[in-house]
Amino acid sequence: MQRDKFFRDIENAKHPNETLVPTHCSYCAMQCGMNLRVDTTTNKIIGVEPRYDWPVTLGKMCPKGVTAYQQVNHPDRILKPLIRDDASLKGTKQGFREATWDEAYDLVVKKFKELQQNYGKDSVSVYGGVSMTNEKCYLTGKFARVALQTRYIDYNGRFCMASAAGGLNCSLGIDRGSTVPWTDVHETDCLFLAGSNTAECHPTSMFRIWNVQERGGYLIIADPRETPIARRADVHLDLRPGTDLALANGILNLLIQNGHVDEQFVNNHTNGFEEMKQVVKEFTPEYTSQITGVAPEKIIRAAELYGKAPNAIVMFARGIEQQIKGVENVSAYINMALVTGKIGRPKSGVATITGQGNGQGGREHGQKADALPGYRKITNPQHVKEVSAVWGIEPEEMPKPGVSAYEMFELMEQKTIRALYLLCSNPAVSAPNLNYVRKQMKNLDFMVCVDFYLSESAEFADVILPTTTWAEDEGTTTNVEGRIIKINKAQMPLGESKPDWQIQVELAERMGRGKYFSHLKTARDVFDELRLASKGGTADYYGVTWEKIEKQNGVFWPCKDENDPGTPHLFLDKKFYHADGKAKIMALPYRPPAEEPDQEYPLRLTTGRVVYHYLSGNQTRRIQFLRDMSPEPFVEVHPETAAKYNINHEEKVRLFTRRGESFYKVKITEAIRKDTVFVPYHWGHDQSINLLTIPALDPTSRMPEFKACAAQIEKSELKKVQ
Ligand SMILES: Nc1nc2c(c(=O)[nH]1)N[C@H]1C(S)=C(S)[C@@H](COP(=O)(O)OP(=O)(O)OC[C@H]3O[C@@H](n4cnc5c(=O)[nH]c(N)nc54)[C@H](O)[C@@H]3O)O[C@H]1N2
Ligand SMILES: Nc1nc2c(c(=O)[nH]1)N[C@H]1C(S)=C(S)[C@@H](COP(=O)(O)OP(=O)(O)OC[C@H]3O[C@@H](n4cnc5c(=O)[nH]c(N)nc54)[C@H](O)[C@@H]3O)O[C@H]1N2
Ligand code: SF4
Ligand SMILES: [Mo]
Repeated sequence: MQRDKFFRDIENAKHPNETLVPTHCSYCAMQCGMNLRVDTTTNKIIGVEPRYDWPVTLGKMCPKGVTAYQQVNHPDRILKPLIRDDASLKGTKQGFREATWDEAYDLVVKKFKELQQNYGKDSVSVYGGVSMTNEKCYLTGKFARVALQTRYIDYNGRFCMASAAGGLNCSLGIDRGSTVPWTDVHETDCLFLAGSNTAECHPTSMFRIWNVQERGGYLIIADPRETPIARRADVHLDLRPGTDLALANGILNLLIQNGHVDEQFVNNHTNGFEEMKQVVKEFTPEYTSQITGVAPEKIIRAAELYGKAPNAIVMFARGIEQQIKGVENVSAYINMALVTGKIGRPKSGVATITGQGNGQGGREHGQKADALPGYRKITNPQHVKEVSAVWGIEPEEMPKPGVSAYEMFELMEQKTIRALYLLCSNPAVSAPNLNYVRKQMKNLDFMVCVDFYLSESAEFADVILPTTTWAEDEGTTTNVEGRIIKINKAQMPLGESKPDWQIQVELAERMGRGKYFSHLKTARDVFDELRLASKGGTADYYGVTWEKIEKQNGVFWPCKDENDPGTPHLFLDKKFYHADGKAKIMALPYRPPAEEPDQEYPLRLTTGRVVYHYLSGNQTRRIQFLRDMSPEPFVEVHPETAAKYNINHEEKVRLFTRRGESFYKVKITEAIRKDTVFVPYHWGHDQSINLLTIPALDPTSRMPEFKACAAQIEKSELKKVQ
């Protein structure tokens, strides 16, 4: 795959009053290479060009990426700190006045100190997100534990990557999303993709995926919907939402029966094969079909194609992970690679297709309730000792583990948590069971929101602190492959906005904790501390420098010292990261979703994304082109189901569950199962599908079951959705 000469010529034809700043997209974990175009007369970002020399995406970008630059100088940017001066307007955009940073900081520090004196350190909580660089994610963990001294910190990756992390750790002993670099993807012989709407969610992977078929390889998709990628698949396993564990067990049973087990690999490099074999043997194609709704022939064909392929990659995403058995689903699909030995060599392996821009790095350096930098555990005294030494605190001062993102709202209800420092997330749209979550945010004694736009969550805040967009600061992110890359600064911060890390340093100083933070004067200072704090951990960044990133087009972790080039392929030595060096084949009996359809709620509701919007939509709903392309949410309904309910295309219907209701335009499509409806979740207020979703959590990852609950539809009077 070479760059086209035509494109190279365009790239060289840059305007005289412009400089190009090489960087990466602000949105998903593909982190596509782009050049931001900066006008040298105004020093403002004016546009974007693809980076054909970026080896992962080779100049490809999606509709969000080509318009991402429009966020930076957007009229909706918050340019000064805002303080709420009318408490009765909490929960709306009104009732704020502009303030100076000093005034805002003073108020935040006064309130945090007051609450902590009266109710203990843990009454203040932090809720983060992974659209931030590694530097910011790392410092957010330190800010919570050292500046605020609270145990309650968690982040939006709990809704995103937690189950993948759980499954990968459990099976392989390490959570690096992909065991192979993306440059292997198009060279494999069979791609098995479960619960990934790749064409809409990671569009710039598609040229590699189509290339597998163009080279004569096969594409197998497990998804209840006929997504764009499923339409061209060799096998589309159109399963009922929430039944992946049965599907994976059915395929494993066939792989064993048909002689596709790599016995040498299983004997030398894994544990648990026999136990798994016992569990999957009842999963005949017929029995698997009964549970999943997938025709037995399709299951047989999928097992045959995967089993026979010389090289294969199993990939999965939120479709299988956002379930109460998300961790088990991940391990069940990894089992396919382990029994066939298709892992630990180039062009074969497993990958979770990480979601957010820094969904990988942001989960490695201590933003999670129980995690410390370098993927250390806060429950492990040795790990606590190592990180305390870098932070300059006594190990006894390290707070205990906290609770997961959704559980923080439960502690708000109990008044255990009374204040929230929210940054880089919009849970008033993205959390499940929103009627409950919004009530808890409203009832907080004090809430700070750090954002560059006034989000639906910021409407509940007492203080809003304006931060910079990704293009006004520098730092690193870790992409879908586990490759650490560099984000460059293309413009000075707009208005009075400041990068998150700087806000935290300044707040720490005012909290009287400056001695642990004041040495951090640049993002690079933070990165250098992160390197030390991760040294010797599983996610070891010690050997990564910004220069090495530049020179090598990114560095794959683990990277232990200056001479280590990093690790693009994991397990080439067949050593897994469990104590005995072996991978674990997990024996996983099937269990159904938390809420099965019944007479009252006979449909299955599943939720997800469209190509034009990103997550809670707080960024993409402000971009005119994206809004024009996708102005409002909709509910996908099969034609036969629509006929049964007597509802028409584009008619507005009432969709409801035991937790809430909303009104959506119907999109009649054969691309969805008859027993299932789908709604994208990128909209706020009464358009949010999360008013309806269930807060049932996976027992280990504490991830909510966004992908399956019971629902009902009815015709409604035309109600104008705001
Ligand atoms: N356009 C766009 N791209 C994005 C994002 C975005 O918001 N918009 N977000 C980014 C982020 S943070 C993430 S996490 C990723 C998400 O990327 P994906 O996981 O690919 O996206 P989703 O739409 O959440 O879900 C994927 C598919 O899972 C299917 N599914 C639903 N239930 C089940 C089930 O029970 N089993 C199986 N096998 N499949 C099921 C859905 O039909 C859907 O097609 O995308 C990233 N990229
Ligand atoms: N029903 C349903 N719900 C879901 C999902 C689903 O599939 N279905 N998916 C879940 C998933 S996978 C995810 S990842 C979550 C995401 O959910 P959220 O975390 O709520 O999503 P975002 O829209 O990314 O919110 C980020 C906010 O931070 C701001 N922001 C962006 N960059 C920065 C920064 O550098 N610093 C600061 N301080 N702010 C910044 C943005 O303007 C935005 O308001 O949603 C989850 N919710
Ligand atoms: S695929 Fe992801 S990273 Fe690439 S341009 Fe689109 S949103 Fe940005
Ligand atoms: Mo995500």
